[in-house]
Amino acid sequence: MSLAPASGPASATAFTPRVFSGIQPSGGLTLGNYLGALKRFAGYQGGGAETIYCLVDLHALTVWQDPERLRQQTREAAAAFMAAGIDPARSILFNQSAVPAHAELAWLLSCVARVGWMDRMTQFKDKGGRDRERVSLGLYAYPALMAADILAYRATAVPVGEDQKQHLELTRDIAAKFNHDYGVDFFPLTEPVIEGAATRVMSLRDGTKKMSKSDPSDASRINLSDDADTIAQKIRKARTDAEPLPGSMEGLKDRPEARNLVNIFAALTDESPDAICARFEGQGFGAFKPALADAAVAHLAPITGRMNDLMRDPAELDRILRDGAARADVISAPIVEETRRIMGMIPKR
Ligand code: AQP
Repeated sequence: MSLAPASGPASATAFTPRVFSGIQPSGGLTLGNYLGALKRFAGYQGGGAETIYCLVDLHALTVWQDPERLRQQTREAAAAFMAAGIDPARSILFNQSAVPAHAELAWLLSCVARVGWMDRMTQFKDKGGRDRERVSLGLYAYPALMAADILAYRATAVPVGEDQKQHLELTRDIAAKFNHDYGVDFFPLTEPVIEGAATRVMSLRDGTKKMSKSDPSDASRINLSDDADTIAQKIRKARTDAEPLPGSMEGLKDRPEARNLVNIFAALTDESPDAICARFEGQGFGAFKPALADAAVAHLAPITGRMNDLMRDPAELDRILRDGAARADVISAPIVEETRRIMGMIPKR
């Protein structure tokens, strides 16, 4: 697992190696969230860097959430993290809104970020769509909160899926402008870590669209809570084409749906996409899909089982999140206090 050190032009500061990442509890987590992010998180534990993982409930609020469902989804996401191998004794696991540093630093960094930078964010354009005047101010400001999430821990590496690359670049721009404007070397220029065969898992119904938990079509995604039959049925019905599989990924350049399924297979079994193509060369989807369904069920069923077990004790999940929040606060509060001092606020104590 590569963990590039955070760098800055002529940075003299040795930043504590810290991995940070988060997932919005804005719905049940999908195979995209799992392969693009969650599956990789556990691998950083014990690798010499502190690992800090967060359920970003403040981000979820940027679009309407039913309050009781949001609470449930946050617990379910916490259960998914643990079922996927995040050990709350080795990592810090918490929900974002329970640690004040995130919202406070987001405001301070909003005064550093430029409107022109926000205007270029493609995720806002995609989610705001044609109704841009009517979406929440929070949806527009989302990348400044994301920068605060990362910089509140002076995180040096952030494992994410491909869709978050632009937000990570913005985080670096904000950190660099802060350091420049105040003549300090305080924030690291955090590295995005985007690796593996499934950095962008696509919808099962449209190979040009990202698999997303908020897609109105449930058939477009595999949810981590889906049972074995549902997973197999969704894969059977996934859109494909009539061509047989080629011997390598080169032959799938113009076949987005087929490419997506091969990438999913490879990511689930930790093989290369070319090896998967070679195995199924010349065969159609009638042979490929059942094999993919078997691999998906074999990999996901134990995770879903563990999630369901953990969900039976919501009070314990809440306790784990509170404990994580207290530990996250110990790291982030002094960093925000130092940011305030650098920016000219009277110290709290
Ligand atoms: N389809 C995907 N393929 C690979 N990685 C993905 N991620 C999300 N979708 C895919 C990665 O999962 C992490 C958490 O993402 P998020 O839930 O905070 O927000 P998102 O990227 O907006 O995910 P969704 O599922 O599309 O959520 P909604 O529908 O609520 O907007 C990130 O690392 C992301 O890259």
